[in-house]
Amino acid sequence: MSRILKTAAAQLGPIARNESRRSAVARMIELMREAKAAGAHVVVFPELALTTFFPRWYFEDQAEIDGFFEQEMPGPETKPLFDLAASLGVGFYLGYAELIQEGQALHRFNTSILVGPDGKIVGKYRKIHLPGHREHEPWRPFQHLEKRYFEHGNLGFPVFSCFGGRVGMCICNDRRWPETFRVLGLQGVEMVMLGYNTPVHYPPAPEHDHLQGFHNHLVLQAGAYQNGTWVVAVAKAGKEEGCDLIGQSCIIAPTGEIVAQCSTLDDELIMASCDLDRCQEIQQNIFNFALHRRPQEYQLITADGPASTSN
Ligand code: CDT
Repeated sequence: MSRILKTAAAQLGPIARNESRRSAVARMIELMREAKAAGAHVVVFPELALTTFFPRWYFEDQAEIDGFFEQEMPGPETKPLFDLAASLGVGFYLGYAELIQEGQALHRFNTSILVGPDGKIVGKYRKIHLPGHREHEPWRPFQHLEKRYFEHGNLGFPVFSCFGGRVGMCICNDRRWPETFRVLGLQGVEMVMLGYNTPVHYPPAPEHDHLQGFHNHLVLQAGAYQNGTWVVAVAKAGKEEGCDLIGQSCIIAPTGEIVAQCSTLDDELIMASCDLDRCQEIQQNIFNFALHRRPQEYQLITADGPASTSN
C-alpha cells in the first residue's frame, strides 16, 4: 500500500502588531481551504503564526507580553481552524506562544502542535534552541528576545505516529542544529515539520545578511538527506513591522532535493505528494544508522562541556 502524504506548506506574509488573531486565523482558513481543494492531507503553518513576531520588541509590562500568548488551545479565536480541519478531514501543524500554569508557577514556551484530520491534537513540541538574547540591547535595530520571553522546551524531540507515518517537529532556530534532525532521525522520523521567522538582518554579524536564504536551505536540505526524511519548512515572510523576514518555504525530499518552493513573501500555498516509503532509499543505504554509525566516537556531542552555558 502506498504511503503518499499530500502535504501543503502554507506560508504567511507579515502579521502586523495590531492584526487580530481572528484575522490571522481567517488567512489560515483560506489557505487550508485552498490546500483541501488541491487534495492535501495535511497543512503546515509557520512559527508563532497567530501574532506578529513579538520578540523583536523589549516589553517591560508582563501583561502586554502575555497578550501574545495562548492560554488554551484551541481557544475562542483558534477553534474555527480546528473545526474546519475536522470538517475537511485535513490535519495541520501550527506554531504559537504557549502560556501554562502549573501550581503557582507560570511557564511560557514557543510551541508547535500537530492536529489530526479529526481536529484533535496528536502531538506537541516546545522549542529547545532559543536564539537571540535575554537583556534589552538598544544598539540593535530590532530585538530578538526569545531567551527572555520563553523557557527552553521540556518535551525533547518526540516523533508521533500519525498521517500514516512517523512525524516529528521542530521550530525555526532548531533547524540549524544537526542534533535536532539526528535525534528525530534516530527515532525513524519520516517527515519533519517546522515553522520559522528569520530576519534577513542579523545585527551581530551583518556581513552574513546576504547568506540568510542560502543558510536556510543548506541546513534544511542537509537535515533531510542525512536522516532520510521529508522536511516541510514554512516561513512567516515579508516586511513585518519594518523587519524583513525571509520566505523560501519549501518541501524537501529525503534525498535532500527541494521539490516545491514558495516564490513570494506573502500568503502562499505550495504542495507536494510525499511518498513516505522513499525514506528507505536513504535510511536503508548511505545513512543506515544500524550499519554505519559509530556512536562510541560521538560522546563529546552530549557531554556537558565548556561550550555549554545556562542560556
Ligand atoms: N525565530 C528564530 O528562531 N529565528 C532565528 C533568527 C536568527 S537568531 C537571532 C533563526 O534561527 O532563524
